[in-house]
Amino acid sequence: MGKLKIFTLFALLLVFSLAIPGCGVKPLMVEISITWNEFGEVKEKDNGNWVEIANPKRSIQPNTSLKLKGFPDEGYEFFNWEIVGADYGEVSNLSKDEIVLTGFKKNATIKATFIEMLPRYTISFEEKNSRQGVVIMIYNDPERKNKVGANLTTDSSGIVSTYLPDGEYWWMANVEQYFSQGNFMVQENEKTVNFEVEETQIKGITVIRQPKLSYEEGHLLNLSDLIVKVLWQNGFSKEINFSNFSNYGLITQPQHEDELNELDHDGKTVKIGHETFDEIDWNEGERFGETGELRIRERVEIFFKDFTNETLNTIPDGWGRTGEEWLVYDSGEYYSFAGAKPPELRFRLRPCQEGEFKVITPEIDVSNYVGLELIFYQKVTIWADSDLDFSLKVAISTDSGSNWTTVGIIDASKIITPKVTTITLGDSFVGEKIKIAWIYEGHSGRVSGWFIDDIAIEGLKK
Ligand SMILES: [Ca+2]
Repeated sequence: MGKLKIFTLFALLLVFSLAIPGCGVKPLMVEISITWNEFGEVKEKDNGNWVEIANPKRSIQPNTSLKLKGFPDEGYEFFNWEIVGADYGEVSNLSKDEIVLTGFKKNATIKATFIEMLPRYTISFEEKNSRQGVVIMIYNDPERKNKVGANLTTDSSGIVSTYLPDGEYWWMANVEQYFSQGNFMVQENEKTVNFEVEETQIKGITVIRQPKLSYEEGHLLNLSDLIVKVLWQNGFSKEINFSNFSNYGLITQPQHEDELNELDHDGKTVKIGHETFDEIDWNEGERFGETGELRIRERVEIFFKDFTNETLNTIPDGWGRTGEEWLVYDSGEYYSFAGAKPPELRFRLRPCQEGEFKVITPEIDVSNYVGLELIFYQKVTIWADSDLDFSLKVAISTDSGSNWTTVGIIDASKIITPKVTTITLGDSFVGEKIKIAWIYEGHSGRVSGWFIDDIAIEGLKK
């Protein structure tokens, strides 16, 4: 009793004396205690040799390095290290019998445990397709939550071995893109587990991101945007982009880049299946995924004007203009200036004046169409010294010409040679009747002509 008190007092004095900062730079010491249980012994590395630990309890300088190894008695094996209270640097694996501890900052207890040696057996996994690189995971529960050991990977013969004690195990294999699983008992010296890729089946396919679903008649199916989530029978699931479909054996009906037509494909989905299914009945929903419904629509011409047989030097019936600069003109050539067939619509300089000059179509009913496009030929002829200080635009009115919205600004420098121009009007005019105007703004004397021909409006039936 008295001896313990004296020892405690001594220890306190030692700690205090070390803790009092002096004029020197001697750092604080830390207390290290190394212990182990009765089935083995821990040794310390000293000058390259493993030696018995003379002083398992000691004061050391912080940051001192310790190399320790557990030596089990016969019939026993090293189990693990436990380290309490330390603030040390890096220790990679506490289940290894040999460790290096560096960078102590606090007092620490290091404990090694040895356990009775368990009988262990060789397990050999044989992959029937002799695939290299198959990753096998072993579990000791059917839910496959408790993994035993590290992942194993088959060699070029499709075989991998490991050591396991007696018991029942479950395994899973990741065979490239496929998944397999099973269970086995270990009761004998040699145990071989065979597995096949084909055992795995897909349980379901869900579309995560839809592909392009809206098409024109005759266009090609584009599945580039498609992403699905595949669920396998064993519970694995994975999101797969269309670009990886072939790697996972996924196929579709219709296929990417198949030509689409309204009769066969409008209102139908794209079905997604797997190539290994014995016989695919595309009408059977189970195990298959499908996209949203495709919409295949015919592109129709809603309006067309080529000015054939129209009276020259005025505008056609039903058309409007602000300024006599706009008129129907026949060049008498084989081609109209705009690039189609004469006659054509022309803006000309006379009378020479400043202003905004519109030519306006009759009202066009586009109420039942989407994907509208305005397509026309045009050309501008300018004087050699023109500095293009005028503007050319296309505008649309939905209120019979009271208000105009610009839908296209024409760069005159781009139509000095005839050009077919397309202006996308899209889905904005559903339910509307529209008038279209070509508008010249500036001094009319800047051009000798702005020519327009073969005006068409196309759209898809809503
Ligand atoms: Ca024409």
